Amino acid sequence: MSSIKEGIHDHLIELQEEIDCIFTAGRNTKVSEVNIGQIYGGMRGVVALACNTSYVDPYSGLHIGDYTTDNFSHKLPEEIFFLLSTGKFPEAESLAEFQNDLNQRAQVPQYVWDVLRNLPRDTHPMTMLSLGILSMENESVFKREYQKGIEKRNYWKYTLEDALNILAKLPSLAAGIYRIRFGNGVLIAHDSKLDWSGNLVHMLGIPDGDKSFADLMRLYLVLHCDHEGGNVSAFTSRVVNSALSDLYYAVSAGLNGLAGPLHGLANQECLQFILKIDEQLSDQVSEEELKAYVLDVLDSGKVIPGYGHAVLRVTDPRFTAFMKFGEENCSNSSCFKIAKKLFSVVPDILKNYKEGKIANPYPNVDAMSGSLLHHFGLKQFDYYTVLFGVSRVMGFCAQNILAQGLGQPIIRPKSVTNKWVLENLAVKKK
Ligand code: HAX
Repeated sequence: MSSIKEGIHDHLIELQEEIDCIFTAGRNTKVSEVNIGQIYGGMRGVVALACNTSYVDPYSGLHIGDYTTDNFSHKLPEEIFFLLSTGKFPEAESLAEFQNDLNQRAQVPQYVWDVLRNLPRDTHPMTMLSLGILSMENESVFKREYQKGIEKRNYWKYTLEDALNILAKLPSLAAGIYRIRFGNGVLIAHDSKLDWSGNLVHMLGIPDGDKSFADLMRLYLVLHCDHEGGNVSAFTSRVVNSALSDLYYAVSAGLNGLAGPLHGLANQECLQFILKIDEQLSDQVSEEELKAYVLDVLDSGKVIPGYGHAVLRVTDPRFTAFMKFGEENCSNSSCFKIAKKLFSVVPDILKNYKEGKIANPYPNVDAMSGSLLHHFGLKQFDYYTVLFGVSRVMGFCAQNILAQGLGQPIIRPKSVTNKWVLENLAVKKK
């Protein structure tokens, strides 16, 4: 058995023991109540899911196992996937074995390129990524084995196979999308000597003399890997997989959710916002001018991209990690300077806007990431969410593998009609 498979197997035993203990202590204990406002308000704050890959604390941000952003941001994405799915970082030997396994599976079938090359020229890169993965659905090991008839306790093993096949191909697929959509369409071959993020940088073909861009990409792919279970993309992916639709369907579905401007597309919107400020006011913009600009945007009914969060109530530690990278590597870049200036004015404005209704006035991960990519020559902001997606697929895969390993059932909450609510409140419509 490979180390990652063994690691997941052992982790599932630990997690199952915890669940047994939880159920013995109080299967019927209430941990959350739902009010009418939450039924109509996107279920915000309702505790209704178990996700064992990661946890987002409102005040300290993302936790993966026992680690917070500060103590995993120097790692490789492969190590992060290992951590998400086994609860532990790999030893050097297991890491090398895992990387080798990914390299063996990296070849993207020719028909995927044929599909992508035949799309309209201006197709969004996120559509291409989602479609590229969906087009490989016929390769699903889970689907093939399920049709033959497999025991439920083994589902996760075939889902892991699908996960490894998808993850291995992601750098080639994402880089190919970049070169087809924004370049001359000539693909650069995968290099088995490079690691997962190094390969992505290599196949994008963006010059990177001092390797700072490679370091940024490693950091980027680590920081976006997972954000617990209730966010739009992870939840969508889990719901789809809970119907035993295989991981190709589930990953593609999750990416479709990530493509929304209130979720993953916010990083693209952020950079557009920053570039507009640069064009209209320059990076020398004063605080007063910037405040007036931000207020104008808010008064026109738009949101400030990169600010706010459904769970976080502080500056996102992932934003802080990117800001540190920017200070060290590109403090003179115009976009970085504007992103930094926005950070010094936006929180105070949002705190007082809409009578304090904005739950979190602080920046999230998207407020800084695009400025850094732009500085290093990745200027096509339509592409940014693809990079987010490449990373987030690690979370989708790990969440689904663990949920299957723990035998979690199909997800199916109950919905109600207005009529039902009115009757339950004993209120008559006027
Ligand atoms: N600018 C202006 N208004 C904002 C705002 C912002 N950045 N953030 C929240 N608000 C508003 C909401 O639109 C809402 O107003 P209405 O009631 O009039 O509709 C009000 O404040 C209360 O919202 P909330 O409870 O604070 O926030 P939600 O949990 O409903 O939404 C969002 C969280 C992230 C969607 C929201 O803060 C937002 O739209 N931010 C800007 C877009 C963004 O940065 N998205 C990326 C989030 C991180 C992520 O998922 N990345 O993938």
